[in-house]
Amino acid sequence: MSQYSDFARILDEAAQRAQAVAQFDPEGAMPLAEAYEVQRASIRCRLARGEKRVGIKMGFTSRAKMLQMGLSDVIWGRLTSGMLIEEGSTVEFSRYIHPRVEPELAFVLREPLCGQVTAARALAAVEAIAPALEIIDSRYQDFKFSLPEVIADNASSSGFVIGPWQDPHQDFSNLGLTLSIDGRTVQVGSTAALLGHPLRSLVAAARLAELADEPLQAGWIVMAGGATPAEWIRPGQYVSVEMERLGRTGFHVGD
Ligand code: OOG
Ligand code: MG
Repeated sequence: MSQYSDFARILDEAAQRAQAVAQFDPEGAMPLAEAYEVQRASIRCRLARGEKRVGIKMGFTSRAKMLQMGLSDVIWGRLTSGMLIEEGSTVEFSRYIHPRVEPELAFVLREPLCGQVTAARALAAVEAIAPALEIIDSRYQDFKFSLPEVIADNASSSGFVIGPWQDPHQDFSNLGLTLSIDGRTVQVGSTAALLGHPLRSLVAAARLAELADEPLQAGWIVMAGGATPAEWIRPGQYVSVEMERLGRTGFHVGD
């Protein structure tokens, strides 16, 4: 138990200080269940500072992301209120170590969801969907990690921006999307990159939430995962995502 809390504290402090730490398990020997216990303990540090749990993020739900990071298992992390970034606002670059951004689709739930569910059941639990951006900022040096390490580090989660909420009762299985920096398109993709349909990411979230004994709650946000490779961000930039039919959102990077 105490080893979990040691790793958890080191990762939490690395995030707070925006200072990278050395990998602790580069060979990936730690069982994944233990890595999730480290993650749980590190999130407990945030909750103890007054942050609230607001949802869950899925990782490596697209081939683009798996290839970019060299890992192939779907992972998840816990979202807290301290990670939410108002759309159109400016985030301080100095809060981060080596931040990257990726375009995602977000769900907000109208009712709890947990366990083995069909896509239809998952959809029935969705209040709305939105174009979104995730800022990931691995706490490990050079953004390099093994699977248990990235799980322990809350799947690199650092911030998220949610665009306009839209009716989920439309076909969002294959919506074109672009990620732009200072108005220049840097990544092009589709929501179909997310396990073939973003709802499959929500189905996976419900299953994993049951394993962790933390059912998805009404009002929670579920980030479905990066649909394209992530891009580095730098001070002074304006970052935005545009999704076919769903609209756009973005944020500024300060100094
Ligand atoms: C791990 C987090 C993966 C996604 O959307 O696939 C992730 C990372 O790439 O550092 O957030
Ligand atoms: Mg992501």
